Amino acid sequence: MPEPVIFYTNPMSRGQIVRWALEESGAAYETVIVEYGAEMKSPDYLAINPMGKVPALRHGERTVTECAAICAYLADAFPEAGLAPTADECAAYYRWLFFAAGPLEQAVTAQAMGWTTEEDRSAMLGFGTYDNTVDAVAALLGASDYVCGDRFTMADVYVGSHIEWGLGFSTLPKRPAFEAYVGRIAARETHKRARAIDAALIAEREAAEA
Ligand SMILES: N[C@@H](CCC(=O)N[C@@H](CS)C(=O)NCC(=O)O)C(=O)O
Repeated sequence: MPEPVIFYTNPMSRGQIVRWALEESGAAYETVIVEYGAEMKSPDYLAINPMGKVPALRHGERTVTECAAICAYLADAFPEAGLAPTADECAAYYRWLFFAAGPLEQAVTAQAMGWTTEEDRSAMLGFGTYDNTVDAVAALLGASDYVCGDRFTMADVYVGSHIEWGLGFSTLPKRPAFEAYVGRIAARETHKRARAIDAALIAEREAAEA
């Protein structure tokens, strides 16, 4: 019998990335909604994610947190989906997965929060500058359809979600390479299904609050 997969999330959260990863993986999973505030900071939930944040995943006795790690974990745990990297793809796959979770997220956050740094101190920042970070990702996506070349992998779920949200929230510039990439990934049935599940959960909650 397969080990149960439990997905802790809130529909209005980065959990949407993991929902898409789960739909891509083909894994059967149970969703547990965790409310912001007291429930997310309760001892029971802190035992799952000591950060008191969603998403989190339990697979049998194993726990994984951090969207990027969960994406990579699911690709490995459900290899039949064919979304883990081949030996040749590993370099690009891990490079850009980590780049999106580190420098890209930091650069976008710093920009959105209006954090500024004197130019001569940018060498101390992992992302250097917002412009350099954005240019690096735009160069990647201008040169190939997907992170690992011409094949969609789980890295595209994570990198793609960053680009999609960046365009949606205007925290990333509307570069043609970004728009074309988001068009490709958002056309996937798994992407549409995942987003529809969270949209329905959000609508349900809004209706209940009205
Ligand atoms: N680095 C984490 C970020 C998770 C995160 O910040 N989640 C937000 C929702 S998008 C959250 O749970 N915030 C609630 C809180 O911090 O109280 C990841 O990638 O999974």
